[in-house]
Amino acid sequence: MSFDQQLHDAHGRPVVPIWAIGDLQGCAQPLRDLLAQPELAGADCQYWFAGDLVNRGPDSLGTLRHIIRLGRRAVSILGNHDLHLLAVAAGFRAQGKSDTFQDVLDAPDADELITWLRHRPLMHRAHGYTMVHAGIAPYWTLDEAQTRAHEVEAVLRSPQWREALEGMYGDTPATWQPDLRGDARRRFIINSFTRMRMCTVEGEMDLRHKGAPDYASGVLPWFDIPPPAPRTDTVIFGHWSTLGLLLRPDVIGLDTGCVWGRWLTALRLGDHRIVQQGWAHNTADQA
Ligand SMILES: [Mn+2]
Repeated sequence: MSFDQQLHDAHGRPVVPIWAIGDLQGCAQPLRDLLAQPELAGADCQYWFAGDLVNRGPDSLGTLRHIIRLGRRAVSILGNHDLHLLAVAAGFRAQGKSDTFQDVLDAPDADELITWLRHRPLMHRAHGYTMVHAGIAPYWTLDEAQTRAHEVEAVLRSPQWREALEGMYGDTPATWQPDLRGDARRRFIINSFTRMRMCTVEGEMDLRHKGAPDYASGVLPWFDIPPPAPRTDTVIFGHWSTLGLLLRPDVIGLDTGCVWGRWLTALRLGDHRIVQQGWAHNTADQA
């Protein structure tokens, strides 16, 4: 897809403006300021959030409430911090020292908020774009990734959701095998969609690497490992603030570290116009 196309549906009709927005992590005020900017404030605008709505930032509860109030105008996928909140709410995991989502757990409607969150998808596809929080396992086609995402989404939406999260933590298995079962299978699916950054050329996930891509390290960003067949969609992801804004025809990275004092980034599907929002002032940065 070229960078200057108006977005159309399968019947050639123009699509309403859709803005893909990077990691929020409890940055409710920048979110409110961003959505108040003239280009994003239109009543017909829709928003895709790349996951990690909560944690590390100052207002996880306000961020969640704002997105829930957007109703069907918002699509939000699950990130690793959202899943961590679910695991803590399930009672299987203690909060870490830097976790900042107690406001959600203490809310009078905490049960409803948690139920809403665990019904979010791991992957969203429409209009020639696929959005995930971290990435797509290198050897999966988009159709296979969608099938694997649905497996985990079905469990999270079931009465067994707590048990499913109990076995979520851990860095293995690092490679996909179709005969993986139970916790190991779910762990690989969740890690690839929500935590992956770097992989070996053979496609083995290296979950220890959290900095910017280091090409001397012998591992590559997941998106630089050729997929089994060229992907037809542009893949939008967040999760990687040390990578920052990445704009390529095949992949778009939108985590520009708002929670670390930098920017919240929005990209309009179709023409790839960029609008950014910092903490203090309304500042449109045009790309
Ligand atoms: Mn993340």
